[in-house]
Amino acid sequence: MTMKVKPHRWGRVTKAIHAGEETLPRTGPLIPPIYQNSTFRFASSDECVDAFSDESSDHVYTRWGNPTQSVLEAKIAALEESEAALATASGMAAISTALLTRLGHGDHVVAMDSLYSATHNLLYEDLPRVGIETTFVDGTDTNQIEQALRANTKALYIESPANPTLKLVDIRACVKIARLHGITTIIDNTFASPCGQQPIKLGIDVVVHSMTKYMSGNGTVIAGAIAASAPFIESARIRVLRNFGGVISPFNAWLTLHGLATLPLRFVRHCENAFRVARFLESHPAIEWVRYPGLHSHPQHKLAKRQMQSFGGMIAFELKGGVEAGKRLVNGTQLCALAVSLGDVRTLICHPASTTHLHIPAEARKQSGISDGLVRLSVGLEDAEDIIADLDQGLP
Ligand code: LCS
Repeated sequence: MTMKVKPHRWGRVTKAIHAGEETLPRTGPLIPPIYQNSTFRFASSDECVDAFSDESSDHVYTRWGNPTQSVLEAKIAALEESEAALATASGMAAISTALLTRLGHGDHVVAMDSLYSATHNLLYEDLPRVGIETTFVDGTDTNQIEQALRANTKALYIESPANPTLKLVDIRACVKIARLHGITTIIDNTFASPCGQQPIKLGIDVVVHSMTKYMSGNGTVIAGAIAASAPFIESARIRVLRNFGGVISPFNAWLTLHGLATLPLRFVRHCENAFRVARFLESHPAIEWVRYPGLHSHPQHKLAKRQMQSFGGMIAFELKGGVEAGKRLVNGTQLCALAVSLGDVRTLICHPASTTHLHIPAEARKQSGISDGLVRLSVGLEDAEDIIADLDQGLP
């Protein structure tokens, strides 16, 4: 079921368009069709028995895998340069599947404290209910990571750049610590996408993605992915995903395939636009500070240059004037849409303190790096001048 993807000599743009499609017949549909079906038919009982073996690449039932999903998985693996990949129903399905593949009752995780909120909740509230404990540390301080390790630590979980703080973690340093202690490294690469950062090449064991974001790119699907070694993916697929059930639908796999084909080209534009917007914001008197890994002013800019290939489309900035200033800006923009999610062709703006994090006490919010005037911008593919003009008219 899990196919080892042969390394491609193609460049990234070619891979995004063609990888995974080698198995399609040379005569017939040019683009991979949607196998919009739940089950597959066999000609004989012998054929059926063969298909049930774990080594078989035949499809039996869509919760176990589907041909449209297989093409998508080969494309993801080609882009992440991993041995194999698994597509899932959502980013959270990818994260929970990756964690449950490695961890069981009595195991311990070290995770950074700046994480996407649902990932934090999963580690903080849900996994302890099944006997998996997490210690949260400041991921920018590798000493804290080492000090948090226990005899039962099985995984180091990081997110870089982190949502929404844009904090980075030194990936190579984490890999070094983890290898010394025989711990599996898992990174959420959603903000960078495989075009901005290739963690497997830096020594990371398991990469997870919310493909809802840059990978699909058009705001049409909820989807996730895991990229890792073939044995890890096999185990994730058979031991976890098959029974927990967070599988991607054939239609969402197909939509994501179309999104992935243009990811490298979209990502170049996201990066160019974000750099221009970040420079504009940095020069604006109503703004206290701007965090964009590509700016010299990012406290970890040197690290960004060492481990990232490009810096993506996500910007965080702090408005002077706190909550009220944040509300005024998101109410005032017209082109930049007030919406959660990110990585869309459209520019999305979000002020956590007055929306997604409204009910979290100010002190707790601050602790996770979400200050009152923090605004997160997912810079889209529009003309940069238009995005800047929209922000300019919304700012005091
Ligand atoms: N990882 C990161 C870094 C994310 O930003 C998200 C979703 C997820 C995982 C979960 O992915 P999903 O299951 O939604 O596909 N981030 C969101 C956000 O910042 N606003 O809305 C969703």
